[in-house]
Amino acid sequence: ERLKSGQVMPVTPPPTSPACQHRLWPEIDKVVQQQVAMARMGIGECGSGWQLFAEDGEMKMYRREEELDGMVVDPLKAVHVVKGITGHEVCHYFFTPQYRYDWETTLEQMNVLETISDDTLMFMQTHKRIWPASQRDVVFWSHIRKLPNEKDRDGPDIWTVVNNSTEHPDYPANNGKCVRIFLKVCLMCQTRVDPPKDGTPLSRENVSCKITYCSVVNPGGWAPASVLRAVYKREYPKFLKRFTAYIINQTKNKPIMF
Ligand code: 18C
Repeated sequence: ERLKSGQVMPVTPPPTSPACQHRLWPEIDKVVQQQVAMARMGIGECGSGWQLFAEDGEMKMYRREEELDGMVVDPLKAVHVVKGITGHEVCHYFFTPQYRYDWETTLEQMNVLETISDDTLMFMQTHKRIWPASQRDVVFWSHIRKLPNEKDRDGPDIWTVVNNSTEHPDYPANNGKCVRIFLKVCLMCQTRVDPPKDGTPLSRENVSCKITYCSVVNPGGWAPASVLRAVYKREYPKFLKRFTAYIINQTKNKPIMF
């Protein structure tokens, strides 16, 4: 249907995903729209007070110090530009369970609890324990989506993966040795193409990916603030560097997936 004059194109496309039949669909669609809108906001916008805490080449990581009921829940926003890979590839390796043990260094165990549809899964993960805190686990849905490229309608699509904590009746929180954490994560990827001037075919040299990664993790129970902040300062840069190096390595001899 065509937009009438004065109407604005929605940020995300209408719900054409097969997951739209599922009980969680209204929540999934709402959270994806919110997270993408937040990821699109620049670091300087809305007087948001982001402070840079890690930098390495093109990679920049910002956080806002926040506490909730005495627990550190600092929002994180990272931006990176990586040559030779596309946004679709980054989101594919982030979303697909079979690759997760290859790049996720804090992971102890991952299970897919439910396949909601091709683009929406429910996961249960346990993560490595950090002394002196209890071990953590998490249950979340994960949704991958292609977004319209509003700035350049002929340009490559924008891709996103949103992970959001949820509940599962068979896996109640804080039932065993683990404390349940709660997370909201948004990975958003924009592909840039710089075609060769001499008309030679496009290669990986001509593509790069702007990655925006936003997360808020609530540790769910007691964890010393200083240990927690030290852990994420070390672990987030490690994650983004290792994950992007992994994708470069996985895709180097494969056709470019736009
Ligand atoms: O987004 C990422 N991964 C996705 C796929 O797995 C998904 C899951 C995210 C889980 C993030 C929370 C993991 C907490 C695990 C505890 C830390 C273990 C450290 C082990 C060191 C040997 O979205 C990429 C995620 C990158 C994770 C970076 C670490 C973030 C730490 C946040 C602190 C969490 C509270 C821990 C409580 C104990 C602290 C003393």
